[in-house]
Amino acid sequence: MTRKEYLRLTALLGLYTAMPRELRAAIPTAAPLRRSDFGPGFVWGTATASYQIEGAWNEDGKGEGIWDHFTHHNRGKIKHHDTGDVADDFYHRYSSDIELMHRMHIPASRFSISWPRVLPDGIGRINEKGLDFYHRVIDKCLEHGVEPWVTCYHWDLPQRLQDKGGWLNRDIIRWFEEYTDLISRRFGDRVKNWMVFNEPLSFTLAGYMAGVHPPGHISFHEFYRSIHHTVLCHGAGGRVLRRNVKDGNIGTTFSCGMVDPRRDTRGDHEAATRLDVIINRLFIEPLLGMGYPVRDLPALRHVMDQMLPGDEVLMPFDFDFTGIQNYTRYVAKYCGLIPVIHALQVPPHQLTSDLTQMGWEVNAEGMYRILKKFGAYPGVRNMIITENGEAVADTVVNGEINDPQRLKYIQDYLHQVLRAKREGLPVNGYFIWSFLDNFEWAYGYEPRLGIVGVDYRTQQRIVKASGKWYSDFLSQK
Ligand code: IFM
Repeated sequence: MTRKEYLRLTALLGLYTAMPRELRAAIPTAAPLRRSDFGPGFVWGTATASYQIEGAWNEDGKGEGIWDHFTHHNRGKIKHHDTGDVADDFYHRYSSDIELMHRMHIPASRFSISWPRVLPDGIGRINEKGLDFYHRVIDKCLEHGVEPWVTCYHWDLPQRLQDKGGWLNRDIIRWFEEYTDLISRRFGDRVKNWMVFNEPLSFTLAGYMAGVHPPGHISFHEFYRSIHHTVLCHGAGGRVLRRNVKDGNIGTTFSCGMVDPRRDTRGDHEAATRLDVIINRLFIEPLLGMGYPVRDLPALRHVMDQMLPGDEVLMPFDFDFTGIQNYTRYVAKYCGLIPVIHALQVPPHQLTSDLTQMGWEVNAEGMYRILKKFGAYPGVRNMIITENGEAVADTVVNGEINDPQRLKYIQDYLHQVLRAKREGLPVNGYFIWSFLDNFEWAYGYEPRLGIVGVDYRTQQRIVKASGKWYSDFLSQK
């Protein structure tokens, strides 16, 4: 490249990055994607979770869940004091929602089961009406050619179990076995794809360390303890599913994202390594039989202190697939004031203006890099992207939702998935988070992540431009 060409290119690039994101989103940056590029066996779908969409929080014998309790009693901790009491009213609208999925050519739906809906006290008494709801959902999916992918635990623990200590009580292993045994015996004849957990780091860290999810505690000790019990429940639940589901495809999911050092200094590199342990390695390594990554984060010896003799045998489980949930990347810098990890995440707005509505950095290449990182573990043989999507402050204009930013985000990330696949990485599925706009935990209903919009006053569904694109894409042979 000549100097002149180089200067022209950098000037154009400067102009491009200075443009508002909405404008940039309108400029196509890569060749169009074709479904066939990903191969015939690639799984395509959308994802949701029980508390975020179902509503009907106290109907038909459902017990109180920790999110019911938390949103009702810690209202200040949830944006606009929102609750999931009604959410998307999926409990009553599942039938038309699954019909919509079918019309949109969505081949697979990932959803979770609400533990307190089927076991109101967490253990013991079974709520048949709650089980019936999921029977209806599963049957409706199958009737419409939508393959169910079920998550056992997407953060709604029965409050009765929380009252007994929740994830801090080692009995949770027994409770979790009872719950997974019930749902896999009842649904395992028709549901073949199972995920034991959704993002173990999110609920242990946010619930026991950051205090922003239930039970709202801030304690290193509790965080460490909840980690170990959650790891043990992965293995315990996985073994129950393996026993009960004939020809089961059993996985679990992890929130993950590349961690880069802010500067090329030893301090920042080491800070990035420690943050990486927490964000990416803390759960997968013990599950793969590698133990806790204590060498790179010595404080994890406190997690190891929770181990009883024989636990090292119970911790690993040979999952059929690893669920990758990637949205963003992290940048770390050394900070001696932060206890334990001595690392600070650089606020994304200091790095770029490419931010989602939730302030997360948009970084499509991070998807490719994380697939490489996870694909490098010898025990990871099959990766499914079980969540990816963007929060955008959508607006409804003349009854339509045009969301070019989200569409570009999805396409850019998919290009990176394809790049990884073409390089031979075992990535075999992609689920958009989310099918519907829904209750985004402590952020309430403000962030919009669906490819189908929801008007929370009327419960009207509007397929967004991104949803129309996905539907067209999926209708290709
Ligand atoms: O909405 C959540 C989901 O429950 C878990 N993964 C991340 C999503 C977006 O924040």
